[in-house]
Amino acid sequence: MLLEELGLPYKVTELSFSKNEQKEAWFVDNVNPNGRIPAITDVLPDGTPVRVFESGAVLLYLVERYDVEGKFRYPRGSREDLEVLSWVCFSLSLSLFLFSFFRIKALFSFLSLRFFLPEAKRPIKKERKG
Ligand SMILES: N[C@@H](CCC(=O)N[C@@H](CS)C(=O)NCC(=O)O)C(=O)O
Repeated sequence: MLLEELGLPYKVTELSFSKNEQKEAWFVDNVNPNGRIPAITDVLPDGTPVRVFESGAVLLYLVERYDVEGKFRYPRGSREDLEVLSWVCFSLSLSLFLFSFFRIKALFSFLSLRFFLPEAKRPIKKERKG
C-alpha cells in the first residue's frame, strides 16, 4: 500500500509457503535471513543493493527515503514523529502476540497471554481515558 501511495515502481515476487519457498537459500541469503515476509530489496543511491526486512523497518525505510514531500511522516524528531514511532513499535510487538496466538503454539501463546497481553492493554486503556 505504501509503495502505491508513494507512487514507486515495484516488482512483487510470489512465494509459496506450502513449498516453504520463504526459507530457500536465495531468499534467506538475499532478502530476509529470518525467511519471512514482508521484505524488500532496493538499490541505494551509491548503486549498491540493499535488503530491508520486518514490516516496521520496511515502512520506516520507505518513508525515510522516498516520502520527500513529508506526506507520511511528521518532521523527524518532532513530538508527533516520536509518538508515531512508539506506536509502530508497539503495534509490531502486538502482532507478534497475535501471530503466536492464532498459530496456536501452546507455550508461546501461554506466555503471550500471561505476560504480554496485560502489557498491551495498559497503554490502550490509558490512551482511551485520555
Ligand atoms: N515480525 C515480522 C513478522 C513476519 C511474519 O511472520 N510473516 C509471515 C507472513 S504474515 C511469514 O512470513 N510466515 C512464514 C514463516 O514463518 O515461515 C514482521 O513484522 O515483518
